[in-house]
Amino acid sequence: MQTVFQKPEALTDVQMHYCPGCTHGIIHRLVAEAIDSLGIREQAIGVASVGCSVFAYDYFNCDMQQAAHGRAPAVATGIKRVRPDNIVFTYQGDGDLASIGMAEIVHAAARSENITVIFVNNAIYGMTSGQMAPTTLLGQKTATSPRGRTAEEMGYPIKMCELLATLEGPAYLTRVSTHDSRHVLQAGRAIKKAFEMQQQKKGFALVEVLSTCSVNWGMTPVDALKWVEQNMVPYYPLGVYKDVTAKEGN
Ligand SMILES: Cc1ncc(C[n+]2csc(CCOP(=O)(O)OP(=O)(O)O)c2C)c(N)n1
Repeated sequence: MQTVFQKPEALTDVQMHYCPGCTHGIIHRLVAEAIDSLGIREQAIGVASVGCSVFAYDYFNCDMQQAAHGRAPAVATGIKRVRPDNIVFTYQGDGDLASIGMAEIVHAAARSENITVIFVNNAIYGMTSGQMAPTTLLGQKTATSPRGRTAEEMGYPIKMCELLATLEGPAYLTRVSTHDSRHVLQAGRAIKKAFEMQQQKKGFALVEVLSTCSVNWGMTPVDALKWVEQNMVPYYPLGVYKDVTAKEGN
């Protein structure tokens, strides 16, 4: 019988712990599919961060290293510099990357470290049960903004792709989403391209993936996907923010 669908080799058989409706599992699969299709599983080294994806080291079937909260780009920098022939990626949430890890990501991008960053933006601190993140939308209710985020009190949500696009360093910056199957397929293509950029030694590549946290948002999984489309996408426009290969006509 012909196999039409199977688990990517780059995922282990360990059952994931993610909540119903969470899109971390989908994004794990997209990363694993990209690794499989490029044939780089033996070369790949992932850096797991701290957040709901803290157990990523159990789920990816490649070498993995755990970093302290926010420090994954610094750890990935070290690994890539001593092992330049390996393909090194980080997998980070928005609390991890855009709050405590802001300095690490900005400097890794400015240095154009030849690493691939998977940035999962679910607009909240998921693992610690729903506090406001730097990416929480204005008006969004969280455990620490129970009446909704206001610009006056809490400032504006940070748009990481736009911010990093002001730097000379990055080679590839793109924002994709997981709110329906068409966008999931697009996200997969972007993640694969971000790994290819590293293979071609182009420098720093980051894929921001808009994601859900239905449990901490207090929504059903279906409503959470609609919320991404109706609320996150307008504030965080999808698209390519930087692509040095486009200039080269590749
Ligand atoms: C140095 C340090 N500070 C704070 C924490 C607590 N902490 C663990 S996970 C987390 C937030 C994670 O949120 P995010 O990165 O958005 O990922 P998500 O869980 O939503 O996927 C925080 C603040 C920690 N583990 N270490």
